Amino acid sequence: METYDLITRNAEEVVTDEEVRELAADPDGKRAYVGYEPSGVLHLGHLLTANKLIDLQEAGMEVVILLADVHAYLNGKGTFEEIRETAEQMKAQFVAYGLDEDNTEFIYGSAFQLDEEYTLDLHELELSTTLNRSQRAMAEIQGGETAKVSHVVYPLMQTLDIEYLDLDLAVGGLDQRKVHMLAREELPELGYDVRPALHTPIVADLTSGEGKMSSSDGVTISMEDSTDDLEEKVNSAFCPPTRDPEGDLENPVLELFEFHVFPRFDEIVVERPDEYGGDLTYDDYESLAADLESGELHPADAKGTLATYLDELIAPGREKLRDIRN
Ligand code: IYR
Repeated sequence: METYDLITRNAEEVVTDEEVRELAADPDGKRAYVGYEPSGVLHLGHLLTANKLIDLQEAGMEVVILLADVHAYLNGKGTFEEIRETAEQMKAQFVAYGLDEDNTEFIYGSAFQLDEEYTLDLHELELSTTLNRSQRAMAEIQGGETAKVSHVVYPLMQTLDIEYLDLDLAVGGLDQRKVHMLAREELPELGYDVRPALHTPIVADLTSGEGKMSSSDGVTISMEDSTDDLEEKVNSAFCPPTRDPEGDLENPVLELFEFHVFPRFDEIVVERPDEYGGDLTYDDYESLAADLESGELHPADAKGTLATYLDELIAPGREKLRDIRN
């Protein structure tokens, strides 16, 4: 695969395409990052951006994972002590998932975000950014509660991270786009360069095909799930025989194949008894989606196969969690 295609595959948005093309022309040693507010158990939302980091490592880039402890604190996720303990568990799960430990720099936000220079830059950004602008940037990240002062400081710090970690590319889910847009506007105010950003899609809720999967009221697949849990969740998923259901709906089963399974496996085998036509083998998402639409692949077989492959992806992290907790 061409480097540009590898870097941008499954990305919902590339800002800007021209800047990313320039990066793709000479990716060696360039630095990309994702930041995560530590939360105990990785779920498919985290793994979607992790897949992108794996692509970027394959393209020759250096990968930085920011364990955003100060951001989690500002967003009301607990005491520093609790947040750091959670962050250590999270790091172990990322490695178990397949990020190359020797090639991934894990860094705590608090390791540089409390330095004098960073703090003074932060105050300068506070002066140059309106409250309204900062609040808008946070709209999709902040929980339902009333905004606190901490919530408007948060995106300004995320902006500075891009400079202070010396990055060439910022990666995040589509929910981070407004912060990255703010960063593109504000970094030049301090005399710093603008950097490109890549946004991964938000996968639809598993049972309804609406909204986003990791929302609090929907079904989420995480590294805590057993093989049986996975099977049960995937079997109850919404899976019409089309990749484009009507209205705002998505086909979450196909999305999981596209964004989670195909990027990590060269070949997908759907096991079927001979009387139902025997095994089917796919080496790309398009042919599987086409078979589901034509009726050649039954939704029940697609779901069973999806559960098996997701289980394989999640198993090492699940074991890691068990070790940590025992
Ligand atoms: N806003 C992210 C966490 C985060 C991401 C980056 I990239 C940072 O530089 C800092 C924090 C979230 O919603 O989890």
